[in-house]
Amino acid sequence: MITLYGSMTSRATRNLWALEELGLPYEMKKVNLADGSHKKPEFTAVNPAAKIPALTDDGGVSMSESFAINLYLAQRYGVGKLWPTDPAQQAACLQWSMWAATEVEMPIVAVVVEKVFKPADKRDDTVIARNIERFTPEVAYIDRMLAGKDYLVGNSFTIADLNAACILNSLTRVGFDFAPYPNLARWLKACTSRPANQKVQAMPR
Ligand SMILES: N[C@@H](CCC(=O)N[C@@H](CS)C(=O)NCC(=O)O)C(=O)O
Repeated sequence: MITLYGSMTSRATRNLWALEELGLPYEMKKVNLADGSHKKPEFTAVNPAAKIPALTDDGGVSMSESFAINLYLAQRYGVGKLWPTDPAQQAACLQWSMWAATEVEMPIVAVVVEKVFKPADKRDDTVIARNIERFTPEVAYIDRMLAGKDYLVGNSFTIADLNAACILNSLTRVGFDFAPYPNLARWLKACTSRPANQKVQAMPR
């Protein structure tokens, strides 16, 4: 059995999306950040980094890092589905996943923190402006790469799309104007409206 440790308001939702895409049986163990459960020994035995998500399975896998978890799930259970068989396409899936993790996640999360989680009077407009400046060229880049294409890699939805879409979708929470990026907007809608993601979004928070 696969066990996913996390919460519905954490990066674990991107792993739930992958698990649902693959139709895998799994259980979710809730880890409550608000009461510090992620720092308790029961959980740090699973992830010594004291962060969610984490994933274990009966075969001895015990891992963290949400994008790595998705790559693992795709490679182990999604060959020919989320994970292409062609090595060049596999390479492209790794490239887009690393891009999501290193080029866009941090600046987008920084803007979400300022605009969504902080009270208006605590908002730091300098932080917002600096991070928008960081992610805007990346957003323009993926928009160009999606011109005339339905998916990032090959002709079908892969883990590259899932890993990139799960973070780019956070832009919808901060009033981002997608109008200059029609390819991105079209692709993001196609990805996020997939039944697996809709199912995750409908799960109780
Ligand atoms: N790079 C990690 C980030 C994990 C992370 O920061 N998780 C947050 C929740 S989404 C967390 O556990 N925060 C608690 C803390 O940092 O104390 C990943 O992608 O899984």
